[in-house]
Amino acid sequence: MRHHPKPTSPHRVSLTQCLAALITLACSSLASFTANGTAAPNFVLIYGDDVGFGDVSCYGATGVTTPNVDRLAAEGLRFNSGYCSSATCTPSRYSMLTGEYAFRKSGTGVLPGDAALIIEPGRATLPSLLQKAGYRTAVVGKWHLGLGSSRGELDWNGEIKPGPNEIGFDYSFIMAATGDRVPCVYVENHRVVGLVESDPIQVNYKQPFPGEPTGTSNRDTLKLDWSHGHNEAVIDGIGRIGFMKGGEAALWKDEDMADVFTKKALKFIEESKDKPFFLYFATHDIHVPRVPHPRFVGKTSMGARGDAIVQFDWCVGEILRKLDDLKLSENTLVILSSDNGPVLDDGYKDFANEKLGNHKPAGPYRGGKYSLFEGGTRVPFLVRWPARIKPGVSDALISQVDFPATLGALVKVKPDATTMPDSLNVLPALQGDSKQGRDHIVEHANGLSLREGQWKYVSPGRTREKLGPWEILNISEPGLLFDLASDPGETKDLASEHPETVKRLAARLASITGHGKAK
Ligand code: NG6
Ligand code: CA
Repeated sequence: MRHHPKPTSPHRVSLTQCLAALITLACSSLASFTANGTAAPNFVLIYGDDVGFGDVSCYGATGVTTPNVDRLAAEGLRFNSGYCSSATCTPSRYSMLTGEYAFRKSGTGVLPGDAALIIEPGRATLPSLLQKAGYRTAVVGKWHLGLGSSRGELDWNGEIKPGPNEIGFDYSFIMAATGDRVPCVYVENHRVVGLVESDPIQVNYKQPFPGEPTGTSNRDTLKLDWSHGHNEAVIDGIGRIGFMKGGEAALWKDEDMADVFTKKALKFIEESKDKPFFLYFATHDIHVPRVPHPRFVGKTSMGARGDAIVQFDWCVGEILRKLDDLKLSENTLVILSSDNGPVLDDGYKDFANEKLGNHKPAGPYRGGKYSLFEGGTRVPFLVRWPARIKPGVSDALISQVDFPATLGALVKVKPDATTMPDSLNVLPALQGDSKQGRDHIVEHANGLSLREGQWKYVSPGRTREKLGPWEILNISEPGLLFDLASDPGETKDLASEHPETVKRLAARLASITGHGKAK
C-alpha cells in the first residue's frame, strides 16, 4: 500500500495529480505524429497459429474462402515474401516480441504449459517500445512464452507473474501455452478466470494425478481421439499434453474459445478507442485440437481444419467490423500473419489429411510447420493502413523479427540495439514505399536455412518435410541449394553446380549465428 499524504479537498488538485496529467499529455502527444508527420496509427497484430501460406484465399487457397482476410489483402499490401522467424510457435513469438532470434538463446523451443517466462522483465520488447510512445497495449489469445519465474513452481491459484503484464502489456487475456497443453484455463492479467477457492488447480508435467483419467486409460470415451502424444490429462473429452487436476469451473470450452478471445479483443479496442493502442490478437485457430464452434462445423469439405480456417476468418471480420464501427479503420495499421507454416496431422485424428482434397496448405512451397523448407516460415503477411499505405502486392523480403525496429521507427522510439540485434527497420518496405526489404532471411526449425535474393541454402542436419505424419529427412554436407526464382518448390538441389554460392551462404549464416548480429 502506498502511503498517501494528508487528504486534500476534492476540488484541490495536488502537485502529483498535475504531474501525472502532464506526463499523460506528453506521452499521448509523443504518439501523435510519425516521422513524416502523419498521425501515428493504432496497431492491431492478428497472429494466426499454424496458418499456412496457402490456407487463405488471397494467397490461393482452394478448399476454403476467407472473405475477411481477403478484404485486408484488397485494402492493404500483400507480401509474397513475408516470414515468421521459426517453424514453430514459441521461437517465432519470442523473436517477434524481443527483436532477437530465438536460436541465440537456449530454452526458447516449444514450451510446456508450466514453463517459466522466457522474456526477462525490464527488457525492451515490441509492446514496451510502444508503451514508451504512449500506447495502451494488450495481448489477447495464445501466449506460449511461459509464466512465473521457475518451471513447474507456479501456483495457478495465486498471483500469476511475471507474465505479459511484466514485459510491456497493460492488459492480458491469454491461454498459457497451447490449446493442447494444460492448464486449460484463461488467465486475465494475473489471475485464472473463474477459479473457485474450494477447487484449486494443480498442474504437473512429470506424472499423472492418481485416479484422474488419461487419454490412454480413457481412450474409448474421448470425443476427439489422438494420433500421437496428447494422451495425458483428459479435459472436456480431449486428451492433452501434461496433467492437471481441479479448477473445474475455470476450464475452457474449446468450441467457445474463438468467441471468448474475440470478445475480449473487441472490448479492448472499444475501451482504447480514444488513445493510441496496440492489440496483439493471437488466435488459437488453426492449431490443434481443432474443435470449432458448431456454427462453423461443416462449412468446408476439409473437416475440422477447414472449418477452423473459417472460424479464424470470422475472428478477423469481427475485428475489422469493430474498427469500422468506431471509425478507426482509416488510421489503424493492421498486420495479419502466422507463427509458422501449416500442419495436417499434428496429433489428433481430425481427418485433416483424409479430407484435404486439392487444397495446398503451404501453397507452392515445400514443407510446413517444423520444416527448414519455405513452407515452414513463409506465411501470409498482410499490412493495411488506409491513411498511409496504398493497396498492392509486394515482393520485398520482410520478417516478423523486424516489428520492434520497424514499428518503433514509426512512432519514433529507438529499439534497444543490444537486446534487439536482429530487428531491422524495414518501414519503407512495410509501407510499400520501397521494393527493397531485408537482403536476407534466416529460417529456423531444428537447424537453419538462409535465403538471399533468389538463393536458398538449407544447412546440413535433419528436418521434416511432409505436413504430418512425418518422415525425417537427413540433409548431408554441404547442405542444399535452391534457386527460388525458377524453382519456388525447392525441388532441384543445385549445391554441386554452385559450390561457391553454397560456401558463401554457409559462411554468411555462420557469421550471423556466431557474431550475434544479423546485419
Ligand atoms: C508438439 C505437439 C503438437 C503441437 C506442437 C507445438 C505432440 C505429439 N505434438 O510437440 O501437437 O502442440 O508441439 O505447436 O505433442 S506450436 O504451434 O505451439 O509450436
Ligand atoms: Ca504454431
